[in-house]
Amino acid sequence: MGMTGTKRVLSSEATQFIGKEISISGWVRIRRDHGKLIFLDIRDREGIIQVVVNPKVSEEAYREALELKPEYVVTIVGKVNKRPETAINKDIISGTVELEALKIKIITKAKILPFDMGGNELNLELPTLLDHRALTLRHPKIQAIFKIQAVIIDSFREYLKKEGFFEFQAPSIAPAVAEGGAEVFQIDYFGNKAYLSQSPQLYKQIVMSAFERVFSVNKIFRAEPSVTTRHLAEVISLDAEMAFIDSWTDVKDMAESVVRYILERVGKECGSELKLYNAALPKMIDKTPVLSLREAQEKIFKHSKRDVRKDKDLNPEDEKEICAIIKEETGSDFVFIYGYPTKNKPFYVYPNPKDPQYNEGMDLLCRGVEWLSGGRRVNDYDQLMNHVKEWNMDPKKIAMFLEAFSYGVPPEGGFAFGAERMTMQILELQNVREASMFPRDMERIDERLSKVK
Ligand code: AMO
Repeated sequence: MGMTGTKRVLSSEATQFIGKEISISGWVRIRRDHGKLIFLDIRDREGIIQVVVNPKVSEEAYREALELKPEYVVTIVGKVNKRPETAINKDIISGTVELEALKIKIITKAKILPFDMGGNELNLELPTLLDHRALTLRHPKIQAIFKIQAVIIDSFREYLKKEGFFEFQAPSIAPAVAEGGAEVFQIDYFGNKAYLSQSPQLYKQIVMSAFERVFSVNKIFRAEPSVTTRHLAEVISLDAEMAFIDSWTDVKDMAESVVRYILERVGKECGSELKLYNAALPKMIDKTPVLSLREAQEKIFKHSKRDVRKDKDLNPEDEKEICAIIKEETGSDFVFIYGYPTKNKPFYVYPNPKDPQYNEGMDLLCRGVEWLSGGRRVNDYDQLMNHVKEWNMDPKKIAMFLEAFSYGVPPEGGFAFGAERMTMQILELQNVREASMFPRDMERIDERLSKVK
C-alpha cells in the first residue's frame, strides 16, 4: 500500500490510469527546476516516469519537492496526464504520460552523490565505475547490461530444458584440478588441500552418465595471473553435456542452436537496452562456418602473411584476425574452430581416431573473442585410463569421475559458455569487467587490493 492507502502503481502501468489519481514509489533520478515548475524523473523497477510539480496545483508538494536530491526514495501521489504530442518521450516506458504531483513524501534521504548520475551516459573511468558499483548499478545504462545478461542465462536454461536437458548444481569445492594449468585457487580445507572449481567439467560428465542430458549455471574460478580485458577470476559458466552423440558435430550443432535462441530472445526482449549502446546483435548466418585450427592458421597466413601455422592454439590476435576474415567472406560474426593438438588440451577431450594428434574439441569465436569451448569426450574407460597416465594425473583424485566411466558411458560431449564474454560481445563493451556485476580479478575483490603478489 502507498502512503494514502492506494495501491502502488509502477511506471510501466501509469498509461492505464490517464485522468486518475495514483501513487508511485521510487528513487529520484533527476530534479530539474524550470522557473516555477519542478520536473522529477522517478525510477522504479520497471523504468522511469516524469513528475511535474506545480505550486499552483499543490503548494505542499512543491515545498517538499524543493528538498529532493538524487536517489532520495519517495512516494508521490498525483494525477496522470497525457503529454502533448510534442512532449512524448519514446525512450521511457511511461513516455506518453506524466504525473502531476499532489503529495510528495520522502521515505529515505540519500548522501550527496560522488559524481553526476543524471545523464544518459555515465562517463566514468572503469575503476571508479567498479569502486562505486553499489551506486552505479542504479544507472539505466548499467542496468541494461545486466538485464541482457539475465535474458542470456534464462534463454540458455529455457532452450536446453526444451531439448530434454536436466539442470543440476555443480559443487564449487573440488579435490582435483579439472582443466589442468596453474590458474587455480588452492584452499585450505580443514587442513587438506582443495581447489575452487575451475569448471564443473568432471561433475557434468558424471551427472550426464546418469541423466543423459544435463546443464548447470554456476560460478567457476580461475586464478588468472594477468590483467586482460577478457579475463575474470570468477566467471558465470553456462555448461551442458549430452550423451548418445554420433559425432562431435552434434555437440557443435547444439551449441549453435543455443546461441541462435539466445540471440533471438535478446533481440525480442532487449530492444531498448541494445539501443542504449547502439548495439547490433552479432550476425549468425544459416550455417556457422567451421574451420580446423590448421585451416584457420592457413587462412591467417594467406591473409596477412603472419605465419602461426605451427602454433598449438590461436592467440588473441589470431582470434581477431580469423573473425575478421570470416566476417568478410561470409557475413558471419561467428566461427567454430576445431581440431586442437591433443596433448595441449585436457585429458578428457576425444582424439580424432583418424589423426589422433588432433582432438575433437572446438571453440566458438564471436567478434574476435572466444565464447565457448567444448567437443566430444573420451567415453571408453580403458582409453580414459590411458589418458590419465599420459597426462600424469593421480587417478585417486578423480576416483568418482572414473567410477562413472567404469560402469558404461555412451559417446558423449558438451560445451561451456562464459556469460560475461557473451554479454560483452553482444554490447561490444571494451572490458569484460563491465559485464560482471561484481568482477573479481587479481587487483580487486569489490575494493582494490593493496597487496598483489
Ligand atoms: P574453457 O576453459 O575454455 O572450457 O571455458 C569455457 C568458457 O568460459 C569462459 N571463460 C572465461 N571468461 C572470462 N574470464 C575467464 N577467466 C574465463 N575462463 C573461461 C569463456 C570460455 O570460452 N571444461 C571446458 C568446457 C567444456 O569443454 O565443456 C572449459 O572450462 O567464454
